[in-house]
Amino acid sequence: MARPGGWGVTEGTVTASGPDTPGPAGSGGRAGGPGRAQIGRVVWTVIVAVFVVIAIAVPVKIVGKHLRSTSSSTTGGAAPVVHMAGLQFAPGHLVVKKGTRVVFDNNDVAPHTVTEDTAGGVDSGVLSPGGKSFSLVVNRTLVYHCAIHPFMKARVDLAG
Ligand SMILES: [Cu+2]
Repeated sequence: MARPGGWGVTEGTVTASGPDTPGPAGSGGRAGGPGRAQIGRVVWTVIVAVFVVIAIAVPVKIVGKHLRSTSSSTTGGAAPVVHMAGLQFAPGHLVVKKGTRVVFDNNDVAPHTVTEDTAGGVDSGVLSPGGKSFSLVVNRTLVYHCAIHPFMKARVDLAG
């Protein structure tokens, strides 16, 4: 027998024969006369009409949302990402509008930091390797390095 391979077919057969058993019992219980059957038909018509309205309205709403989110993302912009990989910040020189959130992602195999050159400035602390990230809103020029690998230098400048 091909039972293991024919599981889907077996299940299909069970499902198809399923309604056969409760079917007569169900219709027997509902058989209250032709009036009820007509009400049932009206109810079905209303249900179908509601579904048709939903089917038309939902895609319109989704398209509307999509258009709205597209326009807002154009205004706000996606957060730019500085990657740490191969003991380098990439891009080493990023230019953003004032107030932009910049994400620093450590995709390297070594831990790094985002430490501003100016003492007492921005310091991410140690970012573990493998996707640990740090983000900050940039409101001024940021000249930074990695405290663990001081040769790793980069900067973020404001546009305009
Ligand atoms: Cu480092």
